[in-house]
Amino acid sequence: MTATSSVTRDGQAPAQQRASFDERTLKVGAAAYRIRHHALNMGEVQGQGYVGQALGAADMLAAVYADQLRFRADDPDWGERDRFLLSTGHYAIGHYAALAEAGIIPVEELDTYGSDDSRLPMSGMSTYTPGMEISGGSLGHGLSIAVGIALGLRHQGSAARVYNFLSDGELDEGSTWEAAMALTTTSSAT
Ligand SMILES: Cc1ncc(C[n+]2csc(CCOP(=O)(O)OP(=O)(O)O)c2C)c(N)n1
Repeated sequence: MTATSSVTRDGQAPAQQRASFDERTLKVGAAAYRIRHHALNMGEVQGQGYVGQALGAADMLAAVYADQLRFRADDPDWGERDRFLLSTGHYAIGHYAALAEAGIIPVEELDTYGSDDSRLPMSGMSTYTPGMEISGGSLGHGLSIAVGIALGLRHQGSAARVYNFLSDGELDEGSTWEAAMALTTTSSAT
């Protein structure tokens, strides 16, 4: 399977209903392998980058993009898409690899990572990259944004889900816990 032939899910039928557990496991494992491969290549092109973070996050990113997330590769702004928020902006190298694996950006574009005029800056920026929902360079804000988006979507009656990728360092930040506590108080009110 190439990156551009990755299955795009649009909420018509959950992947879990279409494939056996073994098939899904193999698919996620293969995607994780390619994400690691992409990240290593990107680190080599630039001679720098958070390659270790990409290698560590590859399995999670693969599970999200190859098995769980509902999205349209040719329409990254599709209103009913599930949202994946990368608050750890320095993990962008891994996220770009996952976006390429998902067919949202071309694999060849990964070679531009970190270059002037590239859509793939060293830290994740929502205005630069298709499928990058937030700019996450300043750690500790992702969950607050995720809670706001989730509440907004719920208010609109949307079935879209919101995922937030958090680092252990972010779990030490007060803003993260304030967001978690805000969700518990607003959940019953909406
Ligand atoms: C608010 C904020 N403070 C400091 C930094 C600088 N910074 C970038 S990466 C990093 C380490 C992050 O550690 P962690 O979030 O646990 O991620 P990991 O160790 O998995 O890379 C820091 C302190 C930042 N980006 N944002």
